[in-house]
Amino acid sequence: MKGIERLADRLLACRQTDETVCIFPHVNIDGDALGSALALLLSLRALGVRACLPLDEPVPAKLDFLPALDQISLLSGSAFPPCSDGRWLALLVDCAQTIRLGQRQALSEQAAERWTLDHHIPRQQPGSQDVIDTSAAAAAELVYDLILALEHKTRLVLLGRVVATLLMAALISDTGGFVYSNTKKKTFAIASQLMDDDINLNEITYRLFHRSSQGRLRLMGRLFSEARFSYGGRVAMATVSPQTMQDCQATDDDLDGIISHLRDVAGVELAVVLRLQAEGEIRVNLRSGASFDVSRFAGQFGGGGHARAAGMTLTQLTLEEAAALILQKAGELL
Ligand SMILES: [Mn+2]
Repeated sequence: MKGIERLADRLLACRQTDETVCIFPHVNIDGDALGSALALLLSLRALGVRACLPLDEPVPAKLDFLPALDQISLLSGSAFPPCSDGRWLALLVDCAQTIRLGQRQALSEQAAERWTLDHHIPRQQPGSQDVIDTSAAAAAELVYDLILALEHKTRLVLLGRVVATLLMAALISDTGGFVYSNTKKKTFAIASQLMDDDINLNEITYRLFHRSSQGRLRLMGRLFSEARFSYGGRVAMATVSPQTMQDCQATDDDLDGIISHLRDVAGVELAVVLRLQAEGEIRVNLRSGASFDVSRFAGQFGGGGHARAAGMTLTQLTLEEAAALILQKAGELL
C-alpha cells in the first residue's frame, strides 16, 4: 500500500528532524486501538523515533493484561510536556477524526501535521495523509504492514514477543477471535506470522472474551430476561440505567460484549443496547447480521463505525424516548 510506505518514510524522517510522534487511539479505548497504538509506540522507540501515547482514561480492566502498559502517558489537564516544545506530529490510530479523541481532541489539533491510520468507514473524503483501508479487519493489520515497511527500510527487527502479543490481542479483539465477517485470509496470514513469537494465544482469548465477573453474570441475566423484541423478532433491544448497573453491582466493563448475544438470537437483524450514563447521555451500541448497515444508521444520529458494529451518543432524551426513536427509525429501514 502506497500510503503505508509514505507514512513509514515520514515517521523515519522524524529521527533527523527531531520531531515527536504523538499517537492517538480513539476514546473508549478497545483492544484494537490500544494494542495497535502500543505496538506502534514500541516499534517507533526501538527505531530511535521519539514517540508518545497519551490517554485521557484509564486502561479498561479487560485490557490490563497487555504488556507495556507502563509506556502510556496518562493526561491530566491540557498540558502535555512532549507536545509543548518543539515540532510534533499527530498520528491517529484506529480513529480518523479528532472528535473521537475525547479530552485529547484539542491537543491533537495543535499538531503541526496530522496523519491517520485507520480501518473505519471514512465520514469525509480522505486526504493525502489519511491511510485508510476499510477492508482491514483491525487497525492492527495496518500497523503490522507499517512495522514491516519500517523493518524493511531500516533492516532492523521490530517484531518480537511483546509487539506480537499486542498486535494479536488487537486482531482478536476486532474479529471476535477470528469469527466476525471482517476476518480475511490476510488476517490469518498476519496471525500466523505473529505466532512465530511464541505468544500466549489462550491467555489473550480468555482475557478478552471469556473471563467474566459476578456483576457481569447478574447483568446478563437481567438484560437477557428484560430484552425486548420488535418487528417480528428482527430487532432486539436492551436498556441499561444507572439503577440497573447498581442493582447488579456491575461496571461498564461488565456490559462490554453483551450485545453480541442479542444479535446471535435467531431472526435478529439488529441488536441495540442503550446505556444511560450518570451524566444523562445515552450511549447506544448497535450490532447487525448480514443485511442491516448500522454504520449508516448511526450516521443519522451523528455516530458511526462499521457496517456490522457501530455506535452513537444521544442527548436530551429519556431512555424510553431514545428507545422509541431508534425503533421507529429502524422500522423505516427494515
Ligand atoms: Mn479497530
